[in-house]
Amino acid sequence: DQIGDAAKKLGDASYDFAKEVDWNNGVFLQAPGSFQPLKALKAIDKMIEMGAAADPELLKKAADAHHKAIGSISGPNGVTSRADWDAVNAALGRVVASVPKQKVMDVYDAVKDITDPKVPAYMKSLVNGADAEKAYQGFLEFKDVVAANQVTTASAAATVPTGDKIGTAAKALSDASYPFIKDIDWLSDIYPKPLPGKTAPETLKAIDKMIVMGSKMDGNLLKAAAEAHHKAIGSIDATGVTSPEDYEAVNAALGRIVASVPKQTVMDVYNSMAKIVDPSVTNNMFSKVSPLDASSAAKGFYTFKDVVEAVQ
Ligand code: CLA
Ligand code: PID
Ligand code: PID
Ligand code: PID
Ligand code: PID
Ligand code: PID
Ligand code: PID
Repeated sequence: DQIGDAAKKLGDASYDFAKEVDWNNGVFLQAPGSFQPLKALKAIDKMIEMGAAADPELLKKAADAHHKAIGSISGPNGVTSRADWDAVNAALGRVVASVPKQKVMDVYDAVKDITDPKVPAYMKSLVNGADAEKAYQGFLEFKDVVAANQVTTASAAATVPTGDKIGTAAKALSDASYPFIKDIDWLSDIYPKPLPGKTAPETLKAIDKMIVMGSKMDGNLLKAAAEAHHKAIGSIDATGVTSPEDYEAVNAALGRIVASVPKQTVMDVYNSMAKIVDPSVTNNMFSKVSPLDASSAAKGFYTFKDVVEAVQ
């Protein structure tokens, strides 16, 4: 297709730049400017809306392309092979083309809003400037091909199951865990801190397992889960906490996407996360909330998971 051909040209123009970026640099975990959690949540909300509008099959393929690319990483900078670099660009270009232009621009504008204007120049200073310019020229040509292949109307909303066992169980889970949710400091700057003692390549392994799980999920249910998050963001209070109803809808939606993949795929995520999250991190989270509320939430979760497993 045209986007695939254009991705090869983009690769010619950008692979030198890709090799020069230190993908293992811890700086990428930091907010791209001052820390403004509510504004950042708005930017993420725009990405969620874009993800929910995207063609689920193309999202799956993009997840697969990323998984494959992680498998061909080499060298200290963590760069993938040239072929996989091109394949990721092509897959993302197709995802972009599957949503109306305005949804993409909304992400760009919201991200710009939380990005310090000095950040791009700083990023450029870490690589060969001429190679960055060459990559950007390549991107400008690529985006015209994407625009020429772009849909103009948004896809239909997802179909949300009703009256299913997971929906019923989500009500009980949400009642048991909403007090815990209210105890959590959602606006804290602790969540983007580096995991103690873990390197980027180690962390990437766990993310790879999530990508694999995401790729196996039912596309309609994943879309529904993204829509439920978007709705929940719309009802947050000043502390970032969503309404009980929207929280319940998120739990139901996530239970359903978990049930749409094999148990082992879920356990692979859990086990890989357990390898990189030191118990001190979990204990620190626990120390900031009411222990009774946390244990009620945990009990609710362990009951919920049996319902999920039964329909998995
Ligand atoms: Mg989420 C999970 C935040 C968007 C899909 N997500 C999580 C949690 C964290 C979070 C609260 C990971 C850390 C953790 O396990 O804490 N997500 C979060 C934010 C946003 C977002 C702030 C921003 C909008 N997510 C989002 C989108 C999607 C997902 C758009 C795609 C549709 N997210 C997703 C999945 C999962 C998460 C599939 C998880 O599996 C993970 C999670 O919650 O695992 C348990 C602990 C969890 C909480 C504090 C909230 C849930 C409370 C439960 C239901 C009960 C509590 C149990 C117990 C006390 C603690 C966990 C024990 C542990 C051993 C499992
Ligand atoms: C400017 C001035 C003009 C010239 C110009 C110009 C530049 C415009 C530009 C630009 C626009 C632009 C857009 C970019 C957009 C990037 C979008 C990224 C989206 C990320 C998402 C992430 C996610 C997920 C995911 C799916 C999940 C949801 C999420 C589900 C269902 C200024 C040059 C034209 C770069 C969507 C993918 C996992 C949130 O206009 O004169 O330069 O760049 O998890 O959804 O699972
Ligand atoms: C524009 C203007 C509108 C019209 C429009 C428009 C276009 C927007 C577009 C577009 C956005 C867009 C984005 C693309 C992004 C591609 C990103 C590629 C990333 C590849 C990576 C590969 C890799 C790895 C990996 C992880 C490793 C690092 C690597 C570590 C720690 C402008 C059309 C709407 C194409 C990251 C995965 C293995 C490098 O908005 O008018 O057209 O395209 O090895 O991580 O090692
Ligand atoms: C300039 C002037 C214009 C021309 C121009 C120009 C240059 C702009 C530039 C540039 C922008 C730019 C951006 C770059 C962005 C790279 C982003 C990389 C992200 C990597 C990540 C990696 C990671 C992980 C991971 C998970 C870990 C955390 C991490 C935990 C919990 C100035 C040329 C356009 C290079 C996210 C995945 C392992 C961080 O605009 O005239 O030149 O470069 O380790 O999670 O640990
Ligand atoms: C233990 C001991 C027993 C008792 C027990 C026990 C506990 C087990 C547990 C537990 C397992 C467990 C699993 C959990 C799994 C969480 C999984 C999260 C996945 C997140 C993903 C994120 C993503 C995306 C997304 C889609 C994108 C890709 C991504 C596309 C196509 C130990 C109690 C049984 C909590 C997948 C969603 C946006 C990466 O066994 O004695 O306690 O918890 O962007 O994909 O866009
Ligand atoms: C288990 C054992 C295996 C069998 C199995 C199994 C089950 C795994 C499961 C499962 C995992 C799982 C995960 C669930 C997670 C739910 C998370 C809910 C999060 C809700 C949020 C709501 C909100 C917001 C929002 C953003 C705001 C904050 C809030 C800010 C900054 C165990 C079946 C495989 C259900 C985060 C979105 C508005 C609070 O593996 O043997 O069954 O379920 O307002 O952000 O303000
Ligand atoms: C313990 C002992 C067992 C019993 C038990 C127990 C407790 C475990 C616990 C607990 C785990 C736990 C986890 C918590 C996790 C909270 C996660 C919140 C994530 C929030 C995010 C918010 C954000 C953003 C956002 C984007 C911004 C960055 C942020 C930028 C660029 C010990 C009870 C099971 C509470 C990610 C989205 C706005 C950070 O196990 O016997 O008690 O709690 O602002 O992006 O700025």
